[in-house]
Amino acid sequence: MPSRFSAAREQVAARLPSAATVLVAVAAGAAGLAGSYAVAGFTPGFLTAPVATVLTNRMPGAVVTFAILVLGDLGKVLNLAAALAVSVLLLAGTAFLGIAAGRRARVSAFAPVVGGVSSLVVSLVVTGAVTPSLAAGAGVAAVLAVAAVAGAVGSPRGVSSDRRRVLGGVAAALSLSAGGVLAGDRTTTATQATLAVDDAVLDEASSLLAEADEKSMGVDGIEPLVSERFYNVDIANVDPDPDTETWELTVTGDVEEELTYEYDDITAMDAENRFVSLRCVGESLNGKKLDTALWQGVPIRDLVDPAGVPDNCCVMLRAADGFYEEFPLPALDDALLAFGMNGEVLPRSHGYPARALVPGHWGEINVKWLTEIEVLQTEQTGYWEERGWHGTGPVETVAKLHATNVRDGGRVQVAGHAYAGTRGIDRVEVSTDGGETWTDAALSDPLPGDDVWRQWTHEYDAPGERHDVVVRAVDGTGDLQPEEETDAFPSGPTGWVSKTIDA
Ligand SMILES: Nc1nc2c(c(=O)[nH]1)N[C@H]1C(S)=C(S)[C@@H](COP(=O)(O)O)O[C@H]1N2
Ligand SMILES: [Mo]
Repeated sequence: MPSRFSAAREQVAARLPSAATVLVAVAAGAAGLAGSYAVAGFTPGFLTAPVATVLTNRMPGAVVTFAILVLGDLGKVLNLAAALAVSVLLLAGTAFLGIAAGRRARVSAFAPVVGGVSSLVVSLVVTGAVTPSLAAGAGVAAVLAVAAVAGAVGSPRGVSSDRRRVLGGVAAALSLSAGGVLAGDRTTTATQATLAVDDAVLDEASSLLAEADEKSMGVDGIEPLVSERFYNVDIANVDPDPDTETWELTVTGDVEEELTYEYDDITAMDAENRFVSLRCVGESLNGKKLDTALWQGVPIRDLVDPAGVPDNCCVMLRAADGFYEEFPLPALDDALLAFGMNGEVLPRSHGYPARALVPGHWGEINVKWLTEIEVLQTEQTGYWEERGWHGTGPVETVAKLHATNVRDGGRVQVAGHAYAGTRGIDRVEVSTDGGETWTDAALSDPLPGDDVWRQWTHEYDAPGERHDVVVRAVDGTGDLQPEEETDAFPSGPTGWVSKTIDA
């Protein structure tokens, strides 16, 4: 005798979709997502891109901060994995609608049509991108069609119809997904144009890069003066990929006349070369989110002043990834709008087609993928400040210790970079006895520019036992790097870097 409970359970089970239906729907969702990727590649037209952005933006500030400080790049990977899963489930949902419609109408061709069209619509609503959405719809429809046909044909070996549906659907999804990934990877490796600046600017860039190369101290374990691998920090799970044909930069807000610049307007202006270092406020004290490049661009004031700027308080920079940062207007005075990096077109990951460089300030206001410069009369709050950070001001002074090279013959070489924004680095002091006595380190010759790091090195005889090496910088105004240790949150890490060495 079935109990009342099991009868109820059977009733519920009868209303739930079968495992086979769920599997086919998920397979169709995966194929739809692969279709979207095949056309869009890893760009904002890809369904997962806006989904990932929504996930990041919905995340409480504390979680985002934790992800940055504790998880680092892993946090971004986890968010992306979650976004991929959510986007497959979205399309699985629309595929399921199709299957249900086909059942209700008892016309099996309904499933691919309804599933495909509703997937197209969902993708279009989420991304606003037509072709990737068509491809998403086609992927879903294809899997549902294969599953329907596989379920309908007779099988000599008596494999159940459900099993044939699942096998057909999954096989179709696997092959479509493989093709989609291959095609999508090709989309994103598209090569970019050459940097549109005068030959004279390019020539100067080559000689400045050569100068940086010569002045680099060539120490094992630290970056040369122009970074080989420049760090990346942004909220964009999928980097924007603006088309320079349609991209515009506007100057808006409290100005006499709002202005709009096209890419060609900007590259036609007189460009200059500038060494600028960037450092992220969210990095750890001895972290590696500090790098330097030679940038090509135009003074931002040359773009803003023609709009007629009264005496204003602040400015908000807005970007294609939804990022925005606000800071006092005077900081723009020596800011650059960069569209080149190390003599090449600004890479997508660093803000193509153009980014702001605000000398001496924490990285966060160096807005990438810039679209709008809004002049403000009253203060507003930027993206990170809404989440508790105070990262719009000048950088803290730091000397990093990244290389410890123990040589044959008992010599030890320690080395790193020192940076103090526009205050410049005057001196780096090293202690090999835990802070008792201090010696001046050797410094790399300064590069031209007001906002550039320097390398330091120091060699000494190994004492033959564990000892603590401590480093600290003195900035160009004579101020010693603060000893007090603070966390990155909310306004950047401080303290002296020290390291225990066994030699
Ligand atoms: N559009 C946009 N610009 C941005 C960010 C961002 O999330 N979006 N992150 C900022 C932060 S926090 C830093 S540290 C720098 C890093 O620049 P990079 O990735 O070129 O090193 O970019 C800044 N500009
Ligand atoms: Mo940052």
